[in-house]
Amino acid sequence: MSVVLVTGVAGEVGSSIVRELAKQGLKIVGFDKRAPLASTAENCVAVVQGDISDSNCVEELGAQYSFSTIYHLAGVLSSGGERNPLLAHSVNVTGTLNLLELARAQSEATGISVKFIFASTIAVYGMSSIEEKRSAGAVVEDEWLHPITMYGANKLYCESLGSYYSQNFGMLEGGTDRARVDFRCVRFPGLLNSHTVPTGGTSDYAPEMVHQLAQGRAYECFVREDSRLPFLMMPDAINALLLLAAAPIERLTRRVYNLAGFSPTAGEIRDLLAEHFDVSRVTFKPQAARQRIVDSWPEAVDDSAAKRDWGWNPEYSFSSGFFEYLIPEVIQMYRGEAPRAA
Ligand code: AKB
Repeated sequence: MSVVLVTGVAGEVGSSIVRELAKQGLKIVGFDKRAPLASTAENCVAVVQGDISDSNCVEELGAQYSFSTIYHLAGVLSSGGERNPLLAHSVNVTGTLNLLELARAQSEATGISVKFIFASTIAVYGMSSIEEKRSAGAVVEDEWLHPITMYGANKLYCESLGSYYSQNFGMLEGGTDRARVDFRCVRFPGLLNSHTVPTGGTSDYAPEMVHQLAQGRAYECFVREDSRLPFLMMPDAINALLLLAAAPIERLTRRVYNLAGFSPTAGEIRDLLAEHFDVSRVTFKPQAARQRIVDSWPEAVDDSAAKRDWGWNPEYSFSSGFFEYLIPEVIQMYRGEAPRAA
């Protein structure tokens, strides 16, 4: 039976995908620096706690298991990365390189390709002004690639690194004839999840607003009311990873794909939440650096390549996502337990 590796298994995307992979009866090994939720660990045959930027640790993992697919979801996000840029570089770049090496070595040893599914981000884009952002509209994958954050720069480089491992590794020595890393990547927009609140991101104002209001608390939003970003509901994000992993290789015309959901302003999110919560205590107090990051990201992305190549189609719109998924589940959760920071 093939083994699937999920990195970042204590985070919100990692824990959500483990639930879905377990439903498919797959044998999952989880990897993270932190301990995952007990419910996530129960769905894994093993959870390895370690540091992906430590090559010995990743090599040991490779000595224990042979992986058919790697979902590489661990990373230091945009705001966390600006608090500690060198740590972000080490986790995001060295960690990804270590895992690509693991995939390369295993595919070379077995002669069977290893799928490497990588979570990238809209932080790879960079507009230099709000006017540029507004006039750019929905961006396609190959334009505006001028990230202003360590996180965005790391992810953009790792997209290239993954493509290199798939297509050109050691080209003078016939590297890709022996090994086959099948690198595939989605660029996530901001994500909204009913059961966890993210930490360290810059799109976090949206999930924070929902979770704070659902607990009857005030929320001071750290970006302007007119700040607009693309977002996606977590079930759609997970579905995208699974669909991309399952897509026949001959259907893929590229290795890196945008995913679009909906693109509200922070003020529009507040207004929509007013249908269920007391939003009178939502205030806007922009933090200059985080505002600058959001202003550099596109307000929308064009995901027609993902739709065409592997049938991507999000289930949730802005209103159906909030009214049919997020709000009901968040309300139900706060009746029971406290949310977990991811
Ligand atoms: C962040 O805000 O850093 C992330 C992202 C958009 O990749 N949520």
